[in-house]
Amino acid sequence: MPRYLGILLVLIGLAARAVEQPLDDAVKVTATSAGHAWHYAAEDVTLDGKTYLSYAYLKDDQGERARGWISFDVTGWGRFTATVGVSDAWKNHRGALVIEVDGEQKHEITKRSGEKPHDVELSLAGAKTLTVRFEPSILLAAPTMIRAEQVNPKDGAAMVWVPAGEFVMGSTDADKDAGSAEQPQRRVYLDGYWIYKYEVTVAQYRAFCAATMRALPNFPLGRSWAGKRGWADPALQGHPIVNVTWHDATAYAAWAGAHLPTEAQWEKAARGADGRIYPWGNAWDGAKCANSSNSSSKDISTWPAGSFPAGVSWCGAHDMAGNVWEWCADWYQSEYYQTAPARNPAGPAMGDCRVLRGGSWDNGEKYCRGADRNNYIPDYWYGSVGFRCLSFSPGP
Ligand SMILES: [Ca+2]
Repeated sequence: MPRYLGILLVLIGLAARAVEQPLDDAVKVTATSAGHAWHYAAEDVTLDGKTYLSYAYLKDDQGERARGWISFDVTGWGRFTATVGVSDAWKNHRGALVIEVDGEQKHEITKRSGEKPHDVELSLAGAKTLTVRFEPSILLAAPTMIRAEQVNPKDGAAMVWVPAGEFVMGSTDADKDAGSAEQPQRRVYLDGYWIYKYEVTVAQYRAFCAATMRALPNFPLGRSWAGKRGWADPALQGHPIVNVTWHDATAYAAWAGAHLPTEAQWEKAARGADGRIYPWGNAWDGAKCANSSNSSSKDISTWPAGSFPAGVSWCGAHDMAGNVWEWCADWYQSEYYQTAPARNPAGPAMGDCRVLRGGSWDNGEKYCRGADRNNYIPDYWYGSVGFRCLSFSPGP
């Protein structure tokens, strides 16, 4: 039986701080949730001969898929402290709570799972209505995960399986470092695919050039390449290839019987179904990828592919954050998400630049986010730019 992991729990504990005056018995409490059919139920409690509201439940029509509740301390009405949090038990989910008293918005609080609860002051003295609007950003059941792996026989590259289904693409205003090009956040459905477990390596790219009589990219200078004897140097074979244009990357993919990922395919492989910010979760950790803090600032550039196993993504793809930027198939358009299709988006029909994703050894947390969108003209190349491929060969 598939187990829904996407259970969002938002708990507001309203704890009485001081008794001022009793809230009118007729106070009307309403609770709604955008996009979901939520049921509201109240349970009355009598205290000293007077009836107060004790609990209000918010529960959606899919039972255990999502649930929240509001509890009131019945020892008095007046000024309250509301504690808002999303349970740690349900990873990578988020909810926004809007609290209105007599039609006036008092608080809007957005919390992700794992974040510390947040206390707000709320006065209900003399109030007639309390409205709590619960807006789960996007609730998704995590896909049944089959960690599957196979090798592309053409270039020997390991590939990991990304199952068909929806994921959360893009960012909201509430996300730190989010740019407007990442908005609006939306659900996107993708067919299943295999994505390369690692960025394409120097050894793989050399084999492609040898087989197709193609010139190797310019050899970069300095940093991890210093003292090396060109692309054939044994110490570089497991590093990602760099200095490749979008055309180089596309030609490699065609030779390998593969494709470049669309940016949607790239982002799903990096973030999973649930909109996590980094491949490993929602909190930045510079020790989990090749980034400026452990690389360029120490005169290091690329690392051998897969050097940061703690930063592996949900589907088993390595270096989705950092090491090298990765060319994607799509043309770049900053407003694309506003009109993009919800199924298998393939990018705008035309443009000037192609999308790059994931940040590099020369970037920090902002650009290593799975939702970040970079772009360059397709002829651009640099020592921080590489790629990985994708295959539609049959799934596991
Ligand atoms: Ca990368």
